[in-house]
Amino acid sequence: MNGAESLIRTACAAGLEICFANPGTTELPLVAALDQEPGIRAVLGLFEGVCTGAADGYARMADRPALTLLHLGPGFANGIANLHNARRARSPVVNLIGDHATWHLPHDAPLSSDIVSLASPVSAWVRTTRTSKELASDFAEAISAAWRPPGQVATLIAPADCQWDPADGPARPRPREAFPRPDFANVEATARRLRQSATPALLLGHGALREAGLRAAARIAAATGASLLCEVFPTRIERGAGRPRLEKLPYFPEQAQQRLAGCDVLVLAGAREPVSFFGYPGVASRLAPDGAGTVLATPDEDAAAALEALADALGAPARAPAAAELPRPAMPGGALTPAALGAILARLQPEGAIVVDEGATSGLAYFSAAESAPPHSYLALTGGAIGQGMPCATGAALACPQRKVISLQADGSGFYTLQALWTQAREQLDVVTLICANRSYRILQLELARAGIAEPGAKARALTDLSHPTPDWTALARGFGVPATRAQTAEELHHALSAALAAPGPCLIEAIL
Ligand SMILES: Cc1ncc(C[n+]2csc(CCOP(=O)(O)OP(=O)(O)O)c2C)c(N)n1
Ligand SMILES: [Mg+2]
Repeated sequence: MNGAESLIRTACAAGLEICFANPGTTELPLVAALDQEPGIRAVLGLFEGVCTGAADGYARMADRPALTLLHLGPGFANGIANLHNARRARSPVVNLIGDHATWHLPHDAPLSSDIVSLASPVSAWVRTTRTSKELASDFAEAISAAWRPPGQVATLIAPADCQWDPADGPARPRPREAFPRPDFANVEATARRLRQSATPALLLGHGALREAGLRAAARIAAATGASLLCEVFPTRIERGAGRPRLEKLPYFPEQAQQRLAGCDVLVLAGAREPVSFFGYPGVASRLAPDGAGTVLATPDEDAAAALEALADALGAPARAPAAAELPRPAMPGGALTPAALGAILARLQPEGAIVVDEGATSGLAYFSAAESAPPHSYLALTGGAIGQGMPCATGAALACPQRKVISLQADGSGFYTLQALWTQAREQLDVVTLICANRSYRILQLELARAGIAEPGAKARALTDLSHPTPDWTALARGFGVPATRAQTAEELHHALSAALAAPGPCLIEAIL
């Protein structure tokens, strides 16, 4: 057995199921070893950002480590933006990067680069294997690092000779480390503050947004009257009818500050102290009133357990009363606006859907409309590095083949990684992509207006406009093997989306806004 075979067998023993790969010559022993291991599915991404974004989506939905296989420094570099998002999401992702043979490296061949320096900012753990006999145990350690609760990015660099030279055999998978327990002194202190608070709120993120955390948060709300808020860009929320309702903190700092202004205690559970997405002249970075924020559990702690302990400390009822059922949105008619698009999606999305929201300005209305939708999972762009939506939807569909994935996708962001459509077609994934075709970088136009530039000049207009030529998403999708239609009115979108949700396999709808 060579090093590559020992590594792939280790991956299988540790329960890794899929390798999101874009390999090159320095990874070929690993590619060959995958052929000998039926337990691991190899999924080709046509750009490394597709592989890393899909790994993130897979990890968020499967709750287990995802594996990428990438080619040297340049291949890895192409995947960094979505690893940045994965790091913010605290997704367990293991990157396996091939490198030149150890004895070839000193010759500085064209593809040589400093992979450790590229990997370090997005990886909590980085190692370069030195011999073939160490490759399997290094890999077992990489998996264990990625799965350190709640999850992180780990990167192993595997020189080609360490892959093809002989090895002793696979390494035993390490048991998963326990979640750091929340500080129970905090629980008591938070309970005391909540009892004295007139206008409390809970800001929930990460583990607090799953079923158990949300149920505990609803108990606390029932006992104290606290409002339930969530982060602007959550990793994953379990939401929809029958689940506790949450208000998303507004994106723009003035609105978020206004929302939080009257709040005397803001309990942070799985969320950090909220800050503005960007700094603006004359606007404070911190969003909550001074002294209001109190940390119950950081995103790296078990926020659900901390919320349960807090609910018990407050003597909250064992179950919060169920929220009154909301009617699903009425069918809008006529012009296709972001509000109409949000209402139509929330009306039609099936039970158990996974909604990946990179809808940018067009996705805002959807979030509140979807409160009445049947139970579903909602994934957002955690790190703000656009081009994550379609890859993430691809990975989510591979993690949950029984569930319908809806990729709510802004057009400009979609162009970064649209090759994900080809992977969706090749793997026949159940993903409906809804392109919000406003044919602009609308958010940047809004930001120019906020900055007081009422009449942008020709260059500012050219750099924020996506027409001339007008892209044809239906042709692009078909080119990648994905059937596609265009909708210009609310009625057309309703019709197209109903048909798309009823059919298996990938499909794309270009909604002209
Ligand atoms: C990797 C990366 N590159 C560039 C940006 C800057 N950026 C933020 S939003 C945006 C355009 C978004 O346009 P679109 O996706 O069409 O959404 P819309 O604003 O039209 O709703 C750009 C270029 C970014 N956030 N991340
Ligand atoms: Mg746009």
